[in-house]
Amino acid sequence: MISVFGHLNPDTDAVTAALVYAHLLSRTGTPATAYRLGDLNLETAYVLREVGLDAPELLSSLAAGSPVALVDHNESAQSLPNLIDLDVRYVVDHHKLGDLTTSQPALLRFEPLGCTATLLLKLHREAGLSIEPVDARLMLSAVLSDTLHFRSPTTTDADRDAAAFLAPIAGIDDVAGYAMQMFAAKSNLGDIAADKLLKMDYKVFPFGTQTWGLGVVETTNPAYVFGRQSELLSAMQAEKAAAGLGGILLSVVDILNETNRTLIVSEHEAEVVRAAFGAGTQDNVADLGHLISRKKQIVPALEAHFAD
Ligand SMILES: [Mn+2]
Repeated sequence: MISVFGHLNPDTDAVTAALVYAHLLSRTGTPATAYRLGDLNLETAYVLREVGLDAPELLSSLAAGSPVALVDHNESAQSLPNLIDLDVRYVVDHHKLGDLTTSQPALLRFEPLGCTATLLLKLHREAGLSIEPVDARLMLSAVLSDTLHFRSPTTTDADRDAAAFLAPIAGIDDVAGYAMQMFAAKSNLGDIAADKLLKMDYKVFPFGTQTWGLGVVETTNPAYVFGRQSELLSAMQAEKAAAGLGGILLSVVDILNETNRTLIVSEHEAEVVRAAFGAGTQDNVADLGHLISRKKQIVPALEAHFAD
């Protein structure tokens, strides 16, 4: 049995891709089970509730040699802690290739698309498989989530085509309305603890000799997040110390206005974001303008900065 999972601090694409790819593998003769590597975020919980599915089981470790399929990630820092000891058989991803190694030949499928789900739709077509309504709903939700309903610069024509193809199978007439419901669910953060909010969409990256933590809060209500600025800065400072990070950023992305104001905890981060993005900084906030994609805009600029 192959264990299929997306990245730590999973988002909608990571969770739905695990479900859909485990189903695809099973339908094509390779028994597979979907897992998640962390709590569901509020948007993903909404999506699963709407489609009537339970969350995949939480996975925190696997025995060395266990066969796995990675979806929506490939870097060890974003995966199970002993990824190096696991038997990676499949990877389906739309991120840059990181430090992945495999113990035997593996099936690797990477494409520069806005979403893993768009790639999963291609795999169904290549395998001649019909799309079941539940899978269509999961994949459509992931496309809307990862591309912020086509606002993100990561969006490709293939993502738009995938959404248009999937919507009728999913039984969703009003795609824009459904996307807004998802974003509203994600933004309804209530009294979530600051450290949980920081980690909700959080990834760790090696830049040169440093490791940085990059969190993102995509929201239709940025004022709520900035209302909790001092708590969040404390949580960031604590995480930076606990994890021995070179730097930590928390980008607050206003989904509807497509802007990014990023919390910074010290002058070190301020210097880096000024140099890497030409961003203005004031107090503990950097104005990153319309740079709203961690994958396509934030990470590449930081990599280039630290490579100099
Ligand atoms: Mn993704």
